Amino acid sequence: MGAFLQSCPLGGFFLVAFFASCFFPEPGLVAGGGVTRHYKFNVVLQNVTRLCHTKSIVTVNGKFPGPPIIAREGDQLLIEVVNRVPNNISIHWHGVRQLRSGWADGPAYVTQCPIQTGQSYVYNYTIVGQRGTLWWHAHISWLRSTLHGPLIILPKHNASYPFAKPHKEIPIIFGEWFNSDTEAVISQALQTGGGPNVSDAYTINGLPGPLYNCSAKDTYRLKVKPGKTYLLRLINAALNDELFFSIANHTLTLVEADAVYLKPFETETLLIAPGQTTNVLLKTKPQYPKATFLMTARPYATGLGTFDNTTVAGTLEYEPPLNESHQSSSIKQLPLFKPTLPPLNDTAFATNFTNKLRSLANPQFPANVPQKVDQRFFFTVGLGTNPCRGNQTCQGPNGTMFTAAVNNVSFTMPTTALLQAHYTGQSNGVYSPEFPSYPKSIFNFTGTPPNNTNVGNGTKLVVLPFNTSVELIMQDTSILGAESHPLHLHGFNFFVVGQGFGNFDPNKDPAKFNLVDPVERNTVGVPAGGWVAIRFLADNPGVWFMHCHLEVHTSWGLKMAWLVLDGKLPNQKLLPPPADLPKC
Ligand SMILES: [Cu+2]
Repeated sequence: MGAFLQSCPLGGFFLVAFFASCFFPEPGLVAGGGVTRHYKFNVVLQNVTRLCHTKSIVTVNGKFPGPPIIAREGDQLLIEVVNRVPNNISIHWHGVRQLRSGWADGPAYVTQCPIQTGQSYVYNYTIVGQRGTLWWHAHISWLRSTLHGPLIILPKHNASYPFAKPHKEIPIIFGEWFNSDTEAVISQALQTGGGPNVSDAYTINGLPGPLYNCSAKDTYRLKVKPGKTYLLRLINAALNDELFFSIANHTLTLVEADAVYLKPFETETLLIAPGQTTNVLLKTKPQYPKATFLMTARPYATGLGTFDNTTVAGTLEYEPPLNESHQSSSIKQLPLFKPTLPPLNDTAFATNFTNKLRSLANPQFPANVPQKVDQRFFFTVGLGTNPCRGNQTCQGPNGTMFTAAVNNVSFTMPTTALLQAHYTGQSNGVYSPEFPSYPKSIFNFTGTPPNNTNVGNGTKLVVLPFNTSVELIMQDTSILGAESHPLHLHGFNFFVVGQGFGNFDPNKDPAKFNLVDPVERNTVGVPAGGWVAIRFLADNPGVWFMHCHLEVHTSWGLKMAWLVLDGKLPNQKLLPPPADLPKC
């Protein structure tokens, strides 16, 4: 315990929750070589005021953003979630592989029924072979807008980072603030068939900052010393927006994405999609600069719909040297530098940036890219329409309802959990195992859209034998506008072996795949009007959700699931369900 405390120098915002967790008794070593850590998440309503609007939000332990989970590689986590709000709740541990422990993954109606009001559930899993920044969030409806927090996995005790030890580590969570209740926003949109209202502000660690009305006092301030290196753990928890981020007059060195180390590279500005995490090193100026620097984020938006085009700002403030000690008010007299962010639709920047991401791929942290492929899949991802119910007029395109689909299947959520249905052999009437491997109708995906943009609906899964090596091409469509879609896969990391614009060419494009050091992650942007190719090894039995991490697209059906069967050996099988697994 003491050793853990001494060897995890984390930023100030962590300390309260961090100490609380560290003081829990630890009952000794677990199979992963780590210890067991206990957390209690009381899901409660809390009044929070931003932009001079007060509303009651769903929180963990009254905190917004929520408290961090901090563990080491190899540790077991036991997180008791108690639902004390009127909503159904489930929590996802975004990016945790959940080897054989799919029951703890969290997406409602996929791996579990939601935790009902007054009920509780203990999420029980072990962190195996992962270290870095991940995060947790609600995985039901739009509750993740306020129910999210960092999930930090430190290296094992005697392991170090593949870069110099930073002076401090600081989480930076981007969020999206709505003055209205987000559950009302999405439920209204699904009823009318139109696009949901957009957010009123973006936030950094819950704070909108000085560029918004009424918010100068609600500004995230990062206080630093000259001549030090800080590790910023960036998390995009926004609901519907990819974000550009930059700090004025400072260069950032990317060292990790989605809890996998990168070949380090420097950049002034980075791009982070909802669901993604990025660790960067921030080297402060060698001398006290007598200036303050803004850090800002605003969207990268490619679709035709409206979006929140505002900018969140925080400040980077240098502590003055002792002999120059300022009054706290004097910081206002310092010059203030602002970063320049790319234009809101700067796809050229996005492409150039994502092409720079490479796995570290060294002997200690190899990139185990599947070199042979057992099964190939080609999924179109994009928007579509459904006819208005009854003979009303809906607010989607030409009086229809907006929808979204993978291979023209808009996913229908079941009313019981898919994993339970599979495990108990009661999948009849819950899901079909026949998700299409290829689109049923071939059209010019990124050209003029077909006249009929209606999609099918269903609860369909791809079934994979254990240890299948998978290659998946995800192809954006131009139906109702080409758009970047950050696709998130549960249960696995995948390698991003290729990407391009226009339609994927199966004859020419595979020759350009990077099978040596591609970035390994859990969420990847399908380029607007383009495609991305990923590979992964299906070595984790269970039912694994895959969906767009733009929440509006998920709500419209841009989601599906993979069912990976048990292997033959005892250690290749899904563990039995915990006794307290919630019932529907
Ligand atoms: Cu999307």
